Amino acid sequence: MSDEYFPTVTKIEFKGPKSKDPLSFKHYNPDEIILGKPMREWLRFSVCFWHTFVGGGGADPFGSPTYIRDWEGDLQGMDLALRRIDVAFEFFTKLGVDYYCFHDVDVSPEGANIDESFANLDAVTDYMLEKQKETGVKLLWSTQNLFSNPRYMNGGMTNPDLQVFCYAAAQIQKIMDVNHKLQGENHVFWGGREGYQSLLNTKIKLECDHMAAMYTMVVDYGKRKGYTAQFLLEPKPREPSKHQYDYDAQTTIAFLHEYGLKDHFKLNIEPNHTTLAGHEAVHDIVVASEYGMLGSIDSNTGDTLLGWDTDNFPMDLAQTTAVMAVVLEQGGLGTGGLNFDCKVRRESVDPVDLFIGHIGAMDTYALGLRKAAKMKEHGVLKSMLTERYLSWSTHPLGAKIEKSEATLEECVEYAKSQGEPKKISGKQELFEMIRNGYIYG
Ligand code: XLS
Ligand code: CA
Ligand code: CA
Repeated sequence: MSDEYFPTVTKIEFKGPKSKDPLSFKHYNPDEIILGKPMREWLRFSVCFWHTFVGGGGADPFGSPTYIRDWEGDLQGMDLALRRIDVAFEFFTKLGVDYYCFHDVDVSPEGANIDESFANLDAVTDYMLEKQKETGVKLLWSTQNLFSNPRYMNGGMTNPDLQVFCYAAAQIQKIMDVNHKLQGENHVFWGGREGYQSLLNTKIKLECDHMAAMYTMVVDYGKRKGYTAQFLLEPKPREPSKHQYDYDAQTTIAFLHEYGLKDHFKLNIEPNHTTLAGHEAVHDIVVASEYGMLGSIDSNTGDTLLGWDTDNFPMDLAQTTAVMAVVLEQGGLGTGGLNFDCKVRRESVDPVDLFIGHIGAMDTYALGLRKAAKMKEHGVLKSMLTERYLSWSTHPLGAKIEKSEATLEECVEYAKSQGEPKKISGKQELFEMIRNGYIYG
């Protein structure tokens, strides 16, 4: 094996929109300034470790793995783990992303007990720290996997068994320590098994109380240790559980309010989870942003004809433009980023397809940023939106209601004084026509 794991790929460069080279950027020009900031800062791209370097080799519920990566050879355990770190950092560097993300079990094998697992994780993450320093690539977030190991089949933080809850606590505490060492900018919690399969054997409120208690302890531990990462909850309505408690953005925000945790968390929104919840792809990004809770984005997309979480690379310009319009409006993602929680299709068996998937998605986001920036500069859609709600700001009663200072009687009096309301067009088609002018014009 040569020193390089992707010997046919050199550093991916920006070659402009006319380039026919699939291993080049047509739109992503990292240092180009858009609305006062370099593209790389608006976009803060991140590669996910799990789908890119671990995954199931393309296995799905109906078929075996379709690809085996040559660089894995016969390696196992820690040797395999360390090899994957080398592969990953070569990939990040050649692709030119600034960030990556991982789960504890993606990067290091579990041992026979907690201490052994932690020792493995310490050793691998020491090596990762070296690679970070060598390459300048940074950690966007890490997370604890509380769903793959059979011990978590009934949940981690919401498990009916106290012992499993405490095992989960150990994994969470450890990933906090590791994340701190690697200067991770965020810390994600995704609860794939924090939910239920049957109402008959489940106490929903008690389970949510336990999950909130875990988060309270996490916040407390973080304060005591000077932990600086931003905590993020990642909603998903189902899969693998029938019902998951962090159903969507609004449910998750309500949960944080209910348990007094709102000031300590933001959300990591994944569009493919949003569509699984029955919303259009960008809905949760909009909701989270409007409530000041949008922390980061797992920038992928689903397949409209498949019902599950397919984690496709985002290649749809209308979607990426809509996402970037929200990001621009809130002034950026802060410590968050656009993490490609995406996998190549099982038929895309060549290692170079990993590059092509990421390059295509980075370009689609970069072009979306350019389009969204034009939309923002011109401000046409925004002023149409403002116009739609103008009655609220042009009559004193509007402000009074918004400040919760009005009475029902005042509203009734106003209604009577005005007679039958005029029908005012929602102008959806006009909004769509103007939006299309930016995307395709
Ligand atoms: C699974 C989730 C998961 C989280 C991190 O559907 O997307 O990968 O992002 O645990
Ligand atoms: Ca995700
Ligand atoms: Ca997913």
